[in-house]
Amino acid sequence: MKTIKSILIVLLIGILLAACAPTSAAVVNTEYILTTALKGADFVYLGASDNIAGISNPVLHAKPGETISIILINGGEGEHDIVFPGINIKSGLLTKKGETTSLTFTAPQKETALEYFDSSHEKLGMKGALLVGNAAAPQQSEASPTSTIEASNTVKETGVTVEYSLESGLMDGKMVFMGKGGDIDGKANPALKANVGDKVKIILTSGDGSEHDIVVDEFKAKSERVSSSVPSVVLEFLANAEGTFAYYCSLPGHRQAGMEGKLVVGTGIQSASSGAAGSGNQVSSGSAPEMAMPAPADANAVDISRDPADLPAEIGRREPQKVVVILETVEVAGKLADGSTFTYWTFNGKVPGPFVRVRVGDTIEVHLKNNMSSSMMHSVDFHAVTGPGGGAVSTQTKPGEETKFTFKALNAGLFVYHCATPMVALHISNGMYGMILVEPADGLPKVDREFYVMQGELYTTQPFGTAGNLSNDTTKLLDEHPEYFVFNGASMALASDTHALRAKTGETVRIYFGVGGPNFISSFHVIGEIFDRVFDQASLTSKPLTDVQTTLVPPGGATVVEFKLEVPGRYILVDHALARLQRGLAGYLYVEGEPNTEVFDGTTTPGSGH
Ligand SMILES: [Cu+2]
Repeated sequence: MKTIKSILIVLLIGILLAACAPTSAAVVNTEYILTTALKGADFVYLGASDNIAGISNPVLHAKPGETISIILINGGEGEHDIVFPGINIKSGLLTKKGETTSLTFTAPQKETALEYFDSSHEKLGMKGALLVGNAAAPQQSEASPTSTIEASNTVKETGVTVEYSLESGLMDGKMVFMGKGGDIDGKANPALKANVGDKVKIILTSGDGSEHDIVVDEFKAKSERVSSSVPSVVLEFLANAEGTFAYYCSLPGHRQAGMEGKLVVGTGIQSASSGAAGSGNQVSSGSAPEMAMPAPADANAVDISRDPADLPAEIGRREPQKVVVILETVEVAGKLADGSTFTYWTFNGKVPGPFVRVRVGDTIEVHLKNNMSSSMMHSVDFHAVTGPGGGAVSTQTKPGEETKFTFKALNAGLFVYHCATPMVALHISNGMYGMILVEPADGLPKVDREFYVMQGELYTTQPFGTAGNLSNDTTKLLDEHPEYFVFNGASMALASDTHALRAKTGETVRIYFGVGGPNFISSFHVIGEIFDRVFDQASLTSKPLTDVQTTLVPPGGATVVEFKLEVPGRYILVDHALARLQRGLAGYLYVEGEPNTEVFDGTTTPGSGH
């Protein structure tokens, strides 16, 4: 509202000035309002004033010598500005959504075409032109990478087409482009060669059923995606510059998971004059440019948080038997926080995955189904398994397919399971973890209530608290800079009325607590309680520690804590690295019952946060 108001005021002042003092030097003759926006994969300036409404990167017009005013509104979360390098004019930097800045300047006296662009997003499409007088528009080069062939003035086409076939696949735990046929047959991420002026044709086929594409930034070459329904795509472009360039898959995490190779053109040595289209011939090493502005929140997003009371009853005493466990990996639009959604990768639609409960000596037959709608292969590695990959070697499963393996539970304990498909950390951070409890032969001591809680981190492109459909950010993942910390998948999920933990005074509760992570150790603590018993490291065959305040749980590890409830009230589950509380990490345990003033007597002061 404030923004609109200030625009209106600016407009009004402009109109008044124009009406009252048409000869004054301060008069704005022409005014444009632009807002920043995301269109497809590109940032644009979107016309907002009447004369240019709805036009992306509009051509602005001015008369020689007139005063021009440009108001820029930040339409998203990214940082933006507007620069007219031809006349050395630059606006302030907008850092927040809804912020505005304006530029007022005098158009040159002569006819000319002035470029304008965003200093950090020019390459992503934020540029246009201001035409003074009857100047013609400057030649605009295509800003976004597309699969068009870039014609070059300086390179003579050879008329030769070099053709390569690559197939997506897995090798030694990494995602790769596998060479098919010719010299590159059977080679992972083979070096591809071409001469300057050759046309390069790459046929990419899907060997793993997951979505992939192939991109060479320097030639602005980007293929369509292969998937389970699109078995192959073709990428063609003109190798119009000498040098060594990276080809890679641009799907989130795939390049980091291994899908990257080299394209050697000519000698492979870049000459200063070689005019490859794009970004100065650098073989860039990060992921594709991050989009800071999210799409709107997904209206169909569902609650993906597993209820902490959702776990099977105790097994108690019985003979070892065969147990069939069916897991289905499914990618779902889920609610991450108020106003924001995220595409989770899950076991059985919830985070964490289902709590599996067996006893030591059982033989478990694990079926892993990968939902037809998945964009990725998935798998499962149970830390309770004795055998290669914890089962991951037998469960790399394409969308729409099913795999299985069996294992004998040799060790009692509480164990994490997780997806182990490259990039494993990405699959875990997106929600693919759960726990299996292998009860000792005699079972566990009886308690009144049991709960199932897991901690994880989410790495979103957009900062914590941003509204919209957030995307994952593999650069932040690899840098270990999460935006969200979560219990059971979503920000503050276990602090909500639907998923809070509930018990009564006099009861003893047990929490099965694990860390999916993938990266952060939890200093698990319940504010206002002391753990009477901690099965440290989730070892159920060791004597528990007693009377513990805070216990460490590593990623891929777990603990079992028990405590008796003496006093009613609200107790808060936290990681005592409490900055994480500010990033969504808290759960409530509500305890009902009569006051117990002998143990605790006090009135609640306002603002206690408890
Ligand atoms: Cu997975």
